Amino acid sequence: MSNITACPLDCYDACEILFEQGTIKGLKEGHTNGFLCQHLNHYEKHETIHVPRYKGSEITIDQALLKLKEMINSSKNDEILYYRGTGNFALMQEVGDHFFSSYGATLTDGNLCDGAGEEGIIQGRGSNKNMPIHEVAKSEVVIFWGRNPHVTSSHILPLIKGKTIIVIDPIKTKIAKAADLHIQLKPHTDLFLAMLLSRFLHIENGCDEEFLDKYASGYEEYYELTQNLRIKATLEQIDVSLGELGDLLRQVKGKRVAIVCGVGIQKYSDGVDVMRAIDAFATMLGLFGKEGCGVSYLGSSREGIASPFKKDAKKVSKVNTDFSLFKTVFIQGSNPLSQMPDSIRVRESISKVENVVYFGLYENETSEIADLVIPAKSFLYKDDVRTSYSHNRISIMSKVVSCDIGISEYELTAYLCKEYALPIESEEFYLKYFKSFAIKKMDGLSYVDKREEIPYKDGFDTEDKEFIFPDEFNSKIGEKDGMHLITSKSQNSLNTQFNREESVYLHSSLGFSEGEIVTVSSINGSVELPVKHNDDLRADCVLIYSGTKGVNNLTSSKHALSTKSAIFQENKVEIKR
Ligand SMILES: Nc1nc2c(c(=O)[nH]1)N[C@H]1C(S)=C(S)[C@@H](COP(=O)(O)OP(=O)(O)OC[C@H]3O[C@@H](n4cnc5c(=O)[nH]c(N)nc54)[C@H](O)[C@@H]3O)O[C@H]1N2
Ligand SMILES: Nc1nc2c(c(=O)[nH]1)N[C@H]1C(S)=C(S)[C@@H](COP(=O)(O)OP(=O)(O)OC[C@H]3O[C@@H](n4cnc5c(=O)[nH]c(N)nc54)[C@H](O)[C@@H]3O)O[C@H]1N2
Ligand code: SF4
Ligand SMILES: [Mo]
Repeated sequence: MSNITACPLDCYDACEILFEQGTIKGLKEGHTNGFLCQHLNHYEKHETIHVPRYKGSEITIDQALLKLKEMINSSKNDEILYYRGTGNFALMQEVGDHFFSSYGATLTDGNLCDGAGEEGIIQGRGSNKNMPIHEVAKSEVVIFWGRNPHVTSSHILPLIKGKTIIVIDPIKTKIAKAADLHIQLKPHTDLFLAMLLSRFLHIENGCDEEFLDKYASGYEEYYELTQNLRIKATLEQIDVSLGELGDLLRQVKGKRVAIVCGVGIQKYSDGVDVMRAIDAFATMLGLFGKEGCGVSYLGSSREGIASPFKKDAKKVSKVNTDFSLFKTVFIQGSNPLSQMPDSIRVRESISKVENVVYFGLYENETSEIADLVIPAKSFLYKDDVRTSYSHNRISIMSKVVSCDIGISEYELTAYLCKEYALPIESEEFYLKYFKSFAIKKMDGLSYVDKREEIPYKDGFDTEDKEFIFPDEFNSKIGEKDGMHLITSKSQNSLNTQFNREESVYLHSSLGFSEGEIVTVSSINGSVELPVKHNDDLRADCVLIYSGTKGVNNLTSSKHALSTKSAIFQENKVEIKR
């Protein structure tokens, strides 16, 4: 047993941990910089599930495994669904795919998180290779575009000290307050802002023509496309001034610029196009393949690591899953009753399932309705390996304490494979396999071997190595009446893990009192919540954090256009007393 592990959570930073005398501390070396966030600082204060349950009665782990087997036996292969979320982001979480795929069950595809943005990036560049935070550290200007680093990715903050900071966000976030320029645009208008920026950059001769001629020769046509926008009317609609546009361009021209995007920009039906338009602006600036330049979004944490697990299976989308088609649904590392869009539909659909199994750490909406609850082992009690979606480190997660509570993903899967005579390698085999993707660099730390620090050095991953600019956009501004729902991440919870928010946040000028209970409604449903004031919001925005009970009564389970990704901020909402 070693005393070094890493935070397992679905978070950009993937911090490394020193476990000493029963306490969790951030490792001083490397990106963790000796500090963790409040989730890990108070990790062990959150009560976990200790004992398995079947239909409300406590049972032993052995009985739980037998029950699970009975459920599987009572269902045909194609009546079994394996639904895995991202409660723990380490690589061994995927071992369950191996059993369920080998058995002939259904798995999920689709994406509740960054999928629309990723698709936009792939459409332009041919792949999604991320600018790691260590490269952001080498830039002169950082644009936080729909990213809230103090809350969701605080380990980037020490790396950007002294740089010019620009923030594009409808909320005056902490980073916006400290920024050199904050553009507090109307939500869901980033596509138009990005197009106008590209157009003015071209007008002002600020494009990197040498780069464009070589790697993005369609830029004149793209410039023409941007000319379809009426400047004055568009600026009014997106609530940005000409002065702000000019200010932004003045600060970025000829500089090493990192555009750090978050998921906030792409929780919309046209999220693919939004990200692609931002990427197009980065291309016009010539930001690819150069030190300290690029777009830092959510890369794939699995980039450069081929999975050792069997995964081929029939798949259904995790955005709009029709649970009622299945007899047995096995849910791991997820709380779909809260975190999938259109909660009312989800609850209704899952209520028709005969056997719902919840395999997780905490009690929540999903454990409450599950027939069989199986406690997982926390990361402190099991071996694993993890990677990140915002940097290239690979971290060994050693088991730092022995504990009888719960069962690990490997143990549970190995049991099932044995019972059904399906092949599986030893735990050591997989751990060794994952570790084989690591190389030690000059700083003595381990990185994923096949990941590039500066991707796209020799052009893009498209057929002719050139960036593919969009040739049409179908988005319109402000089609529907109502207020904008912003549903972003809270400081206090990691989606539904830890301390969940319980309020709706509104601008005080709207006239609602603090503590007053209001009904927030959309075409999909409604939720009653007490009001808290927040004058960092625009008056046309309603903020309900991810993890707040009932927030997804308001959201739609439609897919984004051209990819199976969720659109949590598409529906407009109304507030009533
Ligand atoms: N503390 C904490 N950290 C987390 C998480 C958590 O729940 N809590 N969740 C983790 C996960 S799963 C993820 S995916 C990441 C996501 O982390 P981020 O990418 O930072 O995502 P969000 O908080 O959803 O949104 C970021 C910002 O987008 C802004 N925004 C919303 N709509 C728009 C818009 O239309 N345009 C623009 N320009 N900005 C907009 C919001 O105001 C917010 O400030 O965070 C991870 N880290
Ligand atoms: N309204 C709204 N909805 C959203 C979002 C939003 O911003 N707003 N964000 C979306 C995004 S970006 C994401 S990524 C999803 C996240 O959605 P989910 O993946 O469903 O995330 P959580 O709700 O945090 O549930 C994680 C669960 O994992 C379990 N868990 C933790 N560690 C382990 C472990 O080691 N093993 C096992 N077996 N279980 C474990 C915990 O018990 C917890 O219940 O939510 C999406 N839903
Ligand atoms: S910042 Fe992210 S990776 Fe680091 S301890 Fe907190 S949740 Fe874990
Ligand atoms: Mo996410």
